[in-house]
Amino acid sequence: MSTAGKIIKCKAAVLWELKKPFSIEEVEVAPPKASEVRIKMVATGLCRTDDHMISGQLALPLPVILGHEAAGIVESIGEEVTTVKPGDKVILLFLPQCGKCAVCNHPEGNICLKNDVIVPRGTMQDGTTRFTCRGKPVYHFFNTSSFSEYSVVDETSVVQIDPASPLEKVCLIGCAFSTGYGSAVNVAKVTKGSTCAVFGLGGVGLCVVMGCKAAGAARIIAVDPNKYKFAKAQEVGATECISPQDFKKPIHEVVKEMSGGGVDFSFEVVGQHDTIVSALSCCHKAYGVSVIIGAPPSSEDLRIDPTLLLTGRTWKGAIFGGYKGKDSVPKLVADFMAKKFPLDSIITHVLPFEKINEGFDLLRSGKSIRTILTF
Ligand code: COD
Ligand code: ZN
Ligand code: ZN
Repeated sequence: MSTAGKIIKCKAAVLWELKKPFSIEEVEVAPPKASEVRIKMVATGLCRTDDHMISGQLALPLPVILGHEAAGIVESIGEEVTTVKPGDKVILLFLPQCGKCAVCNHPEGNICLKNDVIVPRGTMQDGTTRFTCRGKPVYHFFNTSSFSEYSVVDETSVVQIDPASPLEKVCLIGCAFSTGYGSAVNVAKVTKGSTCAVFGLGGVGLCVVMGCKAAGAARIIAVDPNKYKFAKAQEVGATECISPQDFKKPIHEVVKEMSGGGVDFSFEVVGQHDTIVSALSCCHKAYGVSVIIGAPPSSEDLRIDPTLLLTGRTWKGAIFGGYKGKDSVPKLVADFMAKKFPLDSIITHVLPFEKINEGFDLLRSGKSIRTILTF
């Protein structure tokens, strides 16, 4: 029997309070309104950004259904939806592409002005939510909320992909892969034969390494205090792996010495002030490019010595690897299907959705790269 137009009761992982485990609850998911799409989730990855929300490092309204790296199947569509239809395989886009705003119409930049990432409201575009639990409205997250068997998103936050694609893998193109790989190939524009340094070897950092390799970097220096990450980093293309704990001198000095004066491109994929400054300082003073990918706690400012930039360095940042989602994600899925890059290397665990708290424990203990939850 069709569920279109009806409320769906299903399971979701609700975060009622910061720093507490998720509670698996029965929620009601309202049908999609105009320009909205209801999706049956198939697979979602667990990203550190979700964990930053749990810890309160980035502010958002509660109670909330988190999750932003996901793939699923369209269950039903609201009026005026033209780009997807029921039955389509889709990837959710935590950065929307409305196609109409000043950013969408500019060739560079991807922070569509309809985004709910920079200052999250936790609602649909009309200011209301489609989730209810125990009679209370539950907020959305990044317009994706993939930690639920069903979710409603704006049409601008979902894109159709190849029907043959394995959703339990390509869900990573919804965040880790595109964020990391795009930061190397689109944002830094890594060049052939160059030397790169990547700080932080989580799911996102390893995809930066893949992007540097694909762009033809000759050396990729990978930095992480957790040596468990080194084997994976080498598997995806790192040429040298170092831990800051093995050196007495600051890590940027070590990287500068290793690269004969500074690397061509450096990437911060940790989300801390000290690593942001280390990454900037270790790129060459005259022509180095440093890209910030991690987001440090929202309430703190960062002070740097302006001379670092005065000598010629370029300092950049990007979300979602600079990709415009609706345009780029189907192409990245096609590239994956053509075996142009691997996703298996970063998937260390696959768990049923109900084991979401176990998945986050693995991430916090440093024992996983990406855990995929299947529904
Ligand atoms: N030096 C080097 N590496 C370090 C250090 C250090 N001092 N301290 C910790 N690390 C390593 C950890 O051991 C770990 O391996 C890695 O850094 C971080 O990996 P994960 O698995 O915790 O995180 P990811 O890869 O899932 O996400 C990293 C981000 C930096 C993207 C994330 O934390 C973040 O800041 N996100 C917000 C910015 C953003 O773009 N959000 C949108 C969607 S992600
Ligand atoms: Zn993410
Ligand atoms: Zn837009």
